[in-house]
Amino acid sequence: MRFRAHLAAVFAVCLAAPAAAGVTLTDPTGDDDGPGTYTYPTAAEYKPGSFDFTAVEIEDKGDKIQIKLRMKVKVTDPWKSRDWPVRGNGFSLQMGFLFVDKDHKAGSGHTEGLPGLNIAFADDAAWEKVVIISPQANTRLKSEINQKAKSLKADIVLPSRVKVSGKKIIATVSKADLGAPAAGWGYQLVLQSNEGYPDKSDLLTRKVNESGGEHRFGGGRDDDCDPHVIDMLAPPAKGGAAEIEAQHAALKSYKCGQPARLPMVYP
Ligand SMILES: [Ca+2]
Ligand SMILES: [Ca+2]
Ligand SMILES: [Ca+2]
Repeated sequence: MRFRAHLAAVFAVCLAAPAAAGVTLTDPTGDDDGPGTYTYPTAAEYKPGSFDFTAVEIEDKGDKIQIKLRMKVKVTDPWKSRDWPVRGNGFSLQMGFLFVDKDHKAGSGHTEGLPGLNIAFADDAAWEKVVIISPQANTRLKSEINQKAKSLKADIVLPSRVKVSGKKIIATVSKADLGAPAAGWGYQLVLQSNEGYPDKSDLLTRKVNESGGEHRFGGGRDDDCDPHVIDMLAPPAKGGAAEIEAQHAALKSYKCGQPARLPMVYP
């Protein structure tokens, strides 16, 4: 009897322990339309589903952290980023931003997004670090950050490696740069498109205009007040249909001079 009680206690401990050293955040499909109205650029390279992510996995790998973006469709490299003058990462279209709130404390961290996204975070969901997952080589990213986001530079983490495998984009970052993922951390994954010829104030992000174009998203506004976000996480990040509505609502919640405020997910 005592043995069985002991076994039960062991099971209880096992169940209470966090599942491995990783976090999986799930996102619904069919929500690659920002606030519900955004449309893809019209050039053939932007295949349906290219900006629809289905999950983000964050895994502790010792002195490294692996961030895996699962996409709805196979990740392609139509512009041959591998062959760019400065060798890229083997994909072309997507650009991801993983914002991390480490303390969920009012007044701690950055509430502004990065230039070109036109987003903000609540005071108690301010971020300490953001990881940029881009097809561009780090030399280009660093130069863009120096020009356009210098005040945030210390908290922008660039992966040591980004690779593509089927429908996945896999980024590896140093734990020394990001920190060790802990219970209580909050996350927001913002999906955009890599723009090699960005506007002078945009950090390699693609614009959303009122009417789409060959290389412009449509269904937004031309005055740059609208959030330039195609897909994002919505709490509780389990992939339910209500999360589509929550995403649309969050991305509609802006006025000029008051960017859309995005939620963090605290798994
Ligand atoms: Ca999605
Ligand atoms: Ca914070
Ligand atoms: Ca979403």
